[in-house]
Amino acid sequence: MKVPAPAQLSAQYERDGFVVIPDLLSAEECDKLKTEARGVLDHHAQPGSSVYVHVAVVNPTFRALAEDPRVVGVLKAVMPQGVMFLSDKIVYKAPDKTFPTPWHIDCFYWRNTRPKLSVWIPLDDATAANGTLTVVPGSHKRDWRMVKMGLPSGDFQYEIDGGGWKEGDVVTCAIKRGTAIVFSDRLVHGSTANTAGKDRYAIISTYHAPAADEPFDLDFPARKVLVPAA
Ligand SMILES: O=C(O)CCC(=O)C(=O)O
Repeated sequence: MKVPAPAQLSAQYERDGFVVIPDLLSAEECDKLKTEARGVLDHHAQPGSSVYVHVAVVNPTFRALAEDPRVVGVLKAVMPQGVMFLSDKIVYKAPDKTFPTPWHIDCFYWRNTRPKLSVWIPLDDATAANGTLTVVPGSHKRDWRMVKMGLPSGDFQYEIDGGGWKEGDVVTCAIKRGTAIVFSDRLVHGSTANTAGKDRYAIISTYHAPAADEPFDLDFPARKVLVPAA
């Protein structure tokens, strides 16, 4: 793993709203995590689900990933006020689930709470063809307004008001499995359709600065301070 120096990571994160950390996990670790992810979906999720939240609560391998020193080392560079794990989720795009994830901003999931960021790690090589993450660099600095929230089924359906962006502003993150994308909860992002007929498993772990619990936090039993507030 070749991680940029902390000052560089922090400057990139501030400027773009995300950073890419190549090869955070090895191919072998991704294989193991993918097997574990399949098990979590089979044993804990509703049949046919593509998303499972609170993975660290039920699976020690994902619990260890949430606290892995390689992850926390990167987070320390972009979270000077300390690091607290909140929650994680598996997002699985099956070969027959071709839908793209529409553009959205995560802070609308957790309105009126302190800022958060997420670490997105694909467990399969991720490209435009099988549903990789797409981001709009610098969009975290703009003031977006969500005009349509998720459907009662939990499916995504968002529109973002506030000016939009040009096609050329979008970065489609074609990355190897085990590479991590750390992104702000104010960054506009989505993911491409999976038209490749292949699996795409990803784990997304969310963190914020340590603080007294907000009411929202009480629904996240795996939350834990990893780096105390400076
Ligand atoms: O893994 C994906 O396809 C994107 C998921 C996502 O953007 C989210 O859950 O906020």
